[in-house]
Amino acid sequence: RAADTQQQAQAATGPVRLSDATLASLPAEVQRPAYDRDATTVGIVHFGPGAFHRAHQAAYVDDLLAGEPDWAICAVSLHSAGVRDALQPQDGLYTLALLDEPPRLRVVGAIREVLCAPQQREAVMARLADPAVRLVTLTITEKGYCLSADGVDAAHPDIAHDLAAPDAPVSAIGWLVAGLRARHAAGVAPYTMLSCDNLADNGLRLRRAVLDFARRLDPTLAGWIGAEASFPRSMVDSITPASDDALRARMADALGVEDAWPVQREPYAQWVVEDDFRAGRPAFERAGVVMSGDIADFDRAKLRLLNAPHSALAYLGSLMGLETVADAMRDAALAGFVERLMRDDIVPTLALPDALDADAYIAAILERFRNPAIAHRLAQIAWDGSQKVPVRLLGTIADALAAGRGIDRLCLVVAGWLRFVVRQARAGEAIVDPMADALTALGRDATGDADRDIAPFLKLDAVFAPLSSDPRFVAALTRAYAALGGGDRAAVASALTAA
Ligand code: CS2
Repeated sequence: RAADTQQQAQAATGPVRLSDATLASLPAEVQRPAYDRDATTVGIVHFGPGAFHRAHQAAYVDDLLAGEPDWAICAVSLHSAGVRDALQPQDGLYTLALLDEPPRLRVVGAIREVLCAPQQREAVMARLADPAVRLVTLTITEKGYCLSADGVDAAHPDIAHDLAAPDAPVSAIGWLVAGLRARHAAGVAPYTMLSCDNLADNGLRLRRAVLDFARRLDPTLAGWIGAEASFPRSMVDSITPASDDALRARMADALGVEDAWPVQREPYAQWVVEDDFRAGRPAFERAGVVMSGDIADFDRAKLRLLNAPHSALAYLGSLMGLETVADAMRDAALAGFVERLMRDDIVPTLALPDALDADAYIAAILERFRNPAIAHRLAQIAWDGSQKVPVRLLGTIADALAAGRGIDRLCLVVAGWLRFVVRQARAGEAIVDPMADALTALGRDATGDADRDIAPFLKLDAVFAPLSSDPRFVAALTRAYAALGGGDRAAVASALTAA
């Protein structure tokens, strides 16, 4: 009868949601915040609270709040209101499913406030200006930085907008500098800015972008930021498939209440952070973060040995008609190719940190890719190729060329991306990429003939310069594109076996 009444109440008001009020009713095996949430205060502003942030950094912070209650997170979306609208009625709570067999569930409480920047400008500015906020973290994906080779891309529409209207920013860089300007004017020390995106030297690149932007507005401000603020580099790692309806349904079943936006990830997570926080920091190491003086080697090892093979599986696997990373790893030709790529082409370009044994690292990554408990769609990884391919592959190719080593296998992956673009464009399927218009046009014009198709792609300077002027690269890429034939399963499989 009580259940009947509850059902009637639900029918009238909608399902019971996860929230502070319903936290106590969750099944005992669901881990939940081990601290008094009301005693925590916001010390971190985070831009880009997508699944990755909520599955990774926010879970680390959640582990710290019991001892350090003044580092809770204010999560700010730069574009859409989706995260705020999902999490606000839940008091910022959401479920993280760790994809073991069976999955382990935890409710994360680290996010105390969720804002949507275009709709809540003043609230975002107030947080950025608040002296209690000493750290701003970012997961805005590669394209969110609007980078040029050595600063910020002033021709990018969002950056051009923000330079013209610095008090009404739309870009992450514009927001960071608006907040710093307010602090400078008020005599408040700058916050530390911590990029958690998959970019080589992410902190250095963020620093250059922020300083370049600030300099264009006010050189004094730029001088102050350059002297006072720090931009630690970080390496983040945890495989986080996008949330879907199946996850929502499973969580509702397991929790007995509804969570509008749960997230999921593999159990493994790593976070290596350069220890350069001039404005103070939480004791991250207590939550298992590796704090280090120099993280460049970790950074490159992860981007080159995990993300590049991921992209290889995504493009070549998609051409072969496969759906997920685990499916791709079950294809012997593709899995064998990726392992050769890692051992024979990528490892020789790396200076591995002492703490990292190449064989063990590779074996662990391949095992993670094979994880049958995770359905990580290749399409998710294939997005934003124009941003990912340079960071993940072209640096390795440049290093291999400089050392006089072969680049054929590496070029097969780049050619896989181009074939993928051509296939999508010709089929009228969407290409999710900030350069989608240019890529779609090139893809539609492609004839399938390698000698004709490669040259127009190589004119995409933002992707291919300066490698495009190296005849060895052009020749190897052309050969690889030709080897992929029509880009169908049989052609790809035989190219992989031969490589
Ligand atoms: C993936 C990454 O989507 C992608 O491009 O390669 O998100 C990858 O899963 C993470 O970097 C793993 O740490």
